[in-house]
Amino acid sequence: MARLVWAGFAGWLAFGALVVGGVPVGVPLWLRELLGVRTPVEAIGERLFRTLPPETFALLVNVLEDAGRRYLGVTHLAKTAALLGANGVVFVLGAVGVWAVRRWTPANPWSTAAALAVGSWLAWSLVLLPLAGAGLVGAGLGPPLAVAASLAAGSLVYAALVAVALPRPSPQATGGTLSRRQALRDGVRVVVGLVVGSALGLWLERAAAWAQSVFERIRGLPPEVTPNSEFYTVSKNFFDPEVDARSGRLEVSGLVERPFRLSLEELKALPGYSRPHTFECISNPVGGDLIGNAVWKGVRFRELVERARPRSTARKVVFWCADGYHTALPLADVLDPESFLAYEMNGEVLPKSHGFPVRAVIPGLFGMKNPKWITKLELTDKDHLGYWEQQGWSDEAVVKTMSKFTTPTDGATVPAGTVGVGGVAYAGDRGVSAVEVSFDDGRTWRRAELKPAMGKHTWVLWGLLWDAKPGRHVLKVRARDGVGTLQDGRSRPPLPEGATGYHTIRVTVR
Ligand SMILES: Nc1nc2c(c(=O)[nH]1)N[C@H]1C(S)=C(S)[C@@H](COP(=O)(O)O)O[C@H]1N2
Ligand SMILES: [Mo]
Repeated sequence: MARLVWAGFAGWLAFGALVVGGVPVGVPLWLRELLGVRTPVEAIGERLFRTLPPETFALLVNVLEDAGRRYLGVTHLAKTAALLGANGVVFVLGAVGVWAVRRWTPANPWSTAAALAVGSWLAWSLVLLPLAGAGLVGAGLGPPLAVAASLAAGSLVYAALVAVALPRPSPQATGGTLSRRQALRDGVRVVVGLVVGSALGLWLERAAAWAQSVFERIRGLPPEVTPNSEFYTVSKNFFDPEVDARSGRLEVSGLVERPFRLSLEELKALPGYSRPHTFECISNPVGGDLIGNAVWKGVRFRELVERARPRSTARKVVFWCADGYHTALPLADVLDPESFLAYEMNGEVLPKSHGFPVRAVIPGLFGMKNPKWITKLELTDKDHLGYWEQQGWSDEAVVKTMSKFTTPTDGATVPAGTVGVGGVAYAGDRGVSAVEVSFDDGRTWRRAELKPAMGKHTWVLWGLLWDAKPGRHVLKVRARDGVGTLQDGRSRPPLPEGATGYHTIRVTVR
C-alpha cells in the first residue's frame, strides 16, 4: 500500500511538478514559461471541467468562487479545486501504473521501472493527453518537440523515483553484477524506447495534422459563435435604457381585435423557440467588425401577434422601444415562423447592451431591423419610417452578400510557405454557397473551403491554405449567395443600403 502511495506521488511529482508543471509546488513555474507549454495537469483539469454539463459547471464555479471569497478569502477557488482534482487523477494513475506493471515484472525493480517509463510515456502521449483534449503526444500543450521531450523526461523521472522505492531482490538470487548489467541494459532500452517513441509520436502528430480539416489548421478564424462579451453593439444611445423586467410589459396593439400586455414571466411561459442568427450592422464597412453570430432564444412573433387577432387591413408592424427607437417591418416578415422575440443570447439572459429584456430577431435583414428593448408592437395599415430610416437609411435593409478576411490581416508580413487564409461570409437568409479568394488582385480566383453553416441565417467560416511565395501580394475575397449570385464588387459606402465591394488586403511574404 505504502508503495502504491509512493508511486502515485512519484507520478504526480514527475508530471505535475518536475517536468512541465509546477502546479502543485509552484517552483518550476518558470519551466512552464521557458518551454512555452501548458501542463498536462492543466489539460486534465480543464477536461474535468468541460465534461460537466454547462449548467452544472456554472453552478459549481459560482458556489466554489463564492465560498472561496467568503470563507477562505481567496479568489479562483474553482480553478484551484480543478487543479487539485487533476493532481488527484494523476496521483491515482501513477499508483495504478505501478500496480499493473508490478504484476508482470515482479523480479527486478529496474525492469519494472523500465516498463513504467515506456508505459507512462505511451499512456500520456497516446491516451491520456488526447483524451484530455490536448492532442496526440500533447501537441496542443505547446511546441511539439518541447512537449515530447518533457513527457519523455517526466516518464524517466517517474520511473526512476519508483525504482528507488521498490524493494531490491536479494543479491544471492540474481548476482550483483548481473543485476547491474541488467539495469544498464534496461536503461539503454528505455532511453532508446523513449526517443523512438517520441519521434514516432511527433510523426503521428504531423500526419494527424495533415488529415485535419483546414479549419483546424488555420489560426485566426473567429469562433463560430461569438461570445456575448465580444459581440458588437450598436445603438443610437449614449446610455442604453434600464428596463425593469418586473414592472415592464410588452404591448401588442394597433389594428388588432384583442390588444394585450404581457410580462417577461408570461412571455417565458409561452412555447420557446431558439436558433443561431448572425447580425450585421448596415453601417459595417467592407472588412468591418460590426458582425457577430449568436444562438438566440425566445418566442415566435407569430405566437404573440396571432393571439391579438390582427385585422385584415394590418400590413405593417411598428416596433417601439424603451430608448425611443422605432422601426417598422412588413407584417408578413414578422409572422415568418423564423422571426422571433429573443430573451436569451447564447444561453444567458439577454444582456442589457443587446436589448434586455427583449429584442427582435428577423431573417435576412440588417441589425437596424432587429429592435432592442422593445416595449410595443403596433400593427398598422400605413408605412412608417423608423429612426434610422428617417435619416436616409434603407427601409428594406436587406443584408448584402459580404465576405471578409480575418487572417491574415491587412498589412501583415507572413513567412513563405503554407499560410492559412480565412474569414467569414454572410448573405442573410439567402445563405452562402461559395467563397473565392484571389491572390493576384482579382485576376484569378480560387475556391475556399466552407465550414457548414450553423443554420439558415448564419455566417459561414471559410478557409484555404495558400502556398505563399516571397513578395507583396494583394488578396481579395468574394462570396456567392445561396442561389449562386456573386457578391457585388462595386465599391460603395454603407449609406444608404449597406456597403458593397470586395474586401482587399495587402500581405508581404518573406
Ligand atoms: N432600441 C434600439 N434597437 C436597436 C438599435 C437602437 O439604437 N435602439 N440599433 C439597431 C442597430 S443599428 C443595430 S446594428 C442592432 C445592433 O444589435 P446588437 O447591439 O445586439 O449587435 O440593433 C438595432 N436595434
Ligand atoms: Mo446598425
